Amino acid sequence: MSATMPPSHESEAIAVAAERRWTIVVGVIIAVLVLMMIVTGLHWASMPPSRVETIDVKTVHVRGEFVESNLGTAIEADDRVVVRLVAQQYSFEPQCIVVPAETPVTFRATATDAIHGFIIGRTNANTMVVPGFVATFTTSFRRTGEQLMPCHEYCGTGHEAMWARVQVLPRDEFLARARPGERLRCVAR
Ligand SMILES: [Cu+2]
Repeated sequence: MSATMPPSHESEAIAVAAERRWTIVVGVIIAVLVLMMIVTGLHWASMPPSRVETIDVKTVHVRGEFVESNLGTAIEADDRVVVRLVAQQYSFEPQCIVVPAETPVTFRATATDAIHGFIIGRTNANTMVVPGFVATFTTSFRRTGEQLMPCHEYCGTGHEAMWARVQVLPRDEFLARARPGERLRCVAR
């Protein structure tokens, strides 16, 4: 054995020390990860869910925001464009929605019977619609034209025939057609 090589018990001690260091490092990493899971889990469990809006299913058609005369596209007093719709087996009301392009549009939807949902063409407008809750999101449409809006949550035997259409109009054309206080729906073009 050459003089530069340490005796075998010495190299074993070095290996054991290195392994112990790694054990401690890995142990600390695992402990931190488990702690993160516990802290975030407790945090989410203790926070009220955000943006949950409930509605009484029994009175949806009778009074309040989702009565038939209030469905469709509205320009609110603060100039926001808001679309209100109801999903039910097996149709959307209104069947055709008209919106302006290049403008933030807020959708507000609820269901009366089963869980429904919709996606608008290839846009990112996509939500579930659950009885007892109001689904809300805001999006804007880049392209004008007509998009299909199918129900994408299986809701019963008529599910595959459940869809509406969305007409995206140039902003000027939409504004020319809109009247304050009125609800817009599609017309033949
Ligand atoms: Cu459906």
